[in-house]
Amino acid sequence: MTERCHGDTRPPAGPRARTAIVLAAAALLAATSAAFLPTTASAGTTLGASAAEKGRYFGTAVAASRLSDNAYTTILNREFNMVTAENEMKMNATEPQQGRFSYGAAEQIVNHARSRGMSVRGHTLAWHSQQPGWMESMSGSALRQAMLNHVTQVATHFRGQVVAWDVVNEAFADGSSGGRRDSNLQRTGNDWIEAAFRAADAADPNAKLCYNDYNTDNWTHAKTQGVYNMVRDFKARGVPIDCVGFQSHFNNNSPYVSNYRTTLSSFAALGVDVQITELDIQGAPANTYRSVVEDCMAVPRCNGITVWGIRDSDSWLASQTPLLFNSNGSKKAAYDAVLAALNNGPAVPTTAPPTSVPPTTAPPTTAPPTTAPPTTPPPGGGCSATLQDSTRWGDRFNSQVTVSGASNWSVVVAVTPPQKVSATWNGSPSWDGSGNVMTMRSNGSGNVFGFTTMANGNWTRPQVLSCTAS
Ligand code: G2I
Repeated sequence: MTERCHGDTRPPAGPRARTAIVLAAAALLAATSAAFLPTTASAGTTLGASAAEKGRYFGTAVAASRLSDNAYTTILNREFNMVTAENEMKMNATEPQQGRFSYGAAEQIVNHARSRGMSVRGHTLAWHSQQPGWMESMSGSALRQAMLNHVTQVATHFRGQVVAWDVVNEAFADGSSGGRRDSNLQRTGNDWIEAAFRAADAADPNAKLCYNDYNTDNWTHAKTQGVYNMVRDFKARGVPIDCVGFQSHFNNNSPYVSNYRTTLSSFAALGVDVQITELDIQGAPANTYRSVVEDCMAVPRCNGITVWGIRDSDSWLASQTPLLFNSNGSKKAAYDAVLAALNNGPAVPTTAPPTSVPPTTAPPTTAPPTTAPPTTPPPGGGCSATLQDSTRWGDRFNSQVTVSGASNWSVVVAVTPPQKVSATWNGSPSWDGSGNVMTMRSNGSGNVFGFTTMANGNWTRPQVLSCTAS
């Protein structure tokens, strides 16, 4: 979360300064995290839990209108730990009239997600499509100003609630040019994309800022190379970009290709995170879904996958049946393939030196978690729970709680603000009003549950407050 220089629009530090920062950060990481890299296959039972155990997320697009559908929310709440609003954060939804912002539907999604420990990807701040009517008819400096104001207002409104923004969506042309798509925004000047990133950075310095596009999966395609060159240029000039989203809508005309992994790793080598942001595959072949997940898992900076809908009937391409659940909510073969690939894949390495500028904020003032001794809570009603530190990354850490003395248990865990739990597995969580106290109930997955805590600068170990048998 804090990888970028907060609010810092200066060019990056010179080579010497940068080397010193990187070495210091690498030493800190090595000293605190070397012991925790899981190397064996795990047995997570949901997409989100299995991804979180590996330091990644598994998300889905959500439509606010479907949140009243119980079958839909049952799968959403069980399987996913990241949510993207399918349409509700687009420009036409959030600023339907100039200067009048409307966040109701977006907030419904954000609140649903965050109250259940899921994170939110923001989609999208600036796009040639889905503009409100008033913006579609604008041009020149008035449009540039209106776009920047939109970016500023929306990113400010959701500051602290959105972990990553698709700042700019789909700005490159299809075909062989490798250049920008013509649009009213492009006609305001070629620097509109970096202007949008700088505005988003100023409004929400802690969010990851992403460029997102489709048909950028094939490494040999001109469009892929065009985006790559832009990102390389942005990194070289200190434009605040943290991540690149690959929509990855695969179909018979635009199929999955085996150089996809090369694409992901080549972008990652520029010093950005890469994420698969809108995955769907015509016909949902299990083997292709497996390959996509394996490709992401093979790239340490591929830190999350989002599918573009839950059931086939929720898809913008319903007739292609491209998703992981069929229309009655049953898991398809592709689901099993994805889950297995998540469980069999490697965790994000914790000891690799960062490839981009590390935090400029003060280092943590509290001691980082260590493995021993585990926290033993005061005896509760017939059970006890011990918390152990697990994998630690640059911005978050996992904890594992082992319960003994009961099979139907309820364990209360507290994190220290501004920490936030971003994912859980092998239990049913609920939250107090502050969101800092989690009650985890057994859900038949055994006596060991886990969770991911976003540190937000504070590395205090979470506390087990009680264990109650029921
Ligand atoms: O087109 C697929 C995706 C490509 N990448 C960017 C994404 O933002 C995009 O999502 C789709 C949504 O899945 C659709 O749901 O974006 C479309 C609009 O560009 C969305 O379609 C719109 C329809 O155009 C509207 O008529 C409809 O009112 O969905 C709206 C809500 O159902």
